[in-house]
Amino acid sequence: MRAAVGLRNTRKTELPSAALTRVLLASLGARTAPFALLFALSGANAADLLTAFHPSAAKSEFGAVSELEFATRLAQLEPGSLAHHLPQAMKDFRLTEKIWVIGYKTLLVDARGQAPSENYLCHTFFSDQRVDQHQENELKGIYSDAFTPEVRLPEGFGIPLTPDVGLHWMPMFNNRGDEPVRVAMKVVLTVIRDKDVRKPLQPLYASLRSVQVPHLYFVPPGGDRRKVQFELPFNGRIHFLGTHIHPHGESIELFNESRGERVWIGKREGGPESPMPTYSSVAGYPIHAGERYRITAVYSNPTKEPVDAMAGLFMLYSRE
Ligand SMILES: [Cu+2]
Repeated sequence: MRAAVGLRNTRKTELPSAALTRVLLASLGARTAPFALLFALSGANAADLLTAFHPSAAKSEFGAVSELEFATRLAQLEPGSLAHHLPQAMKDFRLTEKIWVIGYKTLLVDARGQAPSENYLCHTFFSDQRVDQHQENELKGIYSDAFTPEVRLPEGFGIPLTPDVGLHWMPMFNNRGDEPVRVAMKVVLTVIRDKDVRKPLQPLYASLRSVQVPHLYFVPPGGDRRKVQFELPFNGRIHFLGTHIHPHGESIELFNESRGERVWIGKREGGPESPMPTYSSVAGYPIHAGERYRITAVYSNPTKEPVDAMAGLFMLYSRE
């Protein structure tokens, strides 16, 4: 299959051989051929150009909505790999025109092109910088995780991205099982192209706050509660909050200490791996420079072993 030609083994965590890759891709069959091609295209290391816009089924009164798609190749996840960012799965992108990102969706597929039964997505970032351990950075970007696999911004807001900024996509995987697995991650970015804007969109900026740096920690049998305090150094409004959490996480709360009030709490209502809610508001929550905030994450661990954990909030806000 020609689509497999561009695949190369550069790291030991990658697929065992190019020949096997070809067999796997051939086994994807005609139905998933466009997706197989996406894997092959993702083999390039230089910044890929994001130009293949296609119309979206989503509607907005702020302009015609388009979609951009990209994906990793099939990647091998070793058993027990947590918060794993495969270097060869990260990608750099450039735009050739200004866009407004209004939504982001990630999905995983196995070698047969099917959604895997287990959950292998840790979290992903698509942004104008590499998200590292610095919590103070302001980003232009968007995120997803296993329990918030899709984000849609409140109507009238967008994340402006322009051709002059380098864009970075970091997909992060978990494999809590005992067997290696091969999966690929696919993204659908929902955007309004600047040339299609009918009514002005309001720009949103992003900040990621984790209760713990480094982000990965372990919760002992029983449970765990940890918190982080910080200041937001500007005036503005929070319009979107999404949690990053792992199985057995119960809640993540944002609390305004200066005003003594809860901004929002994301609570898990189903089982230990059920989806998490998000906060999304056109009016938003007003923030004033210098106010103190606190994020509290609660885990309960009914097992007899420590469980892996991450806990943070992805915040999107407008500035005044
Ligand atoms: Cu994670």
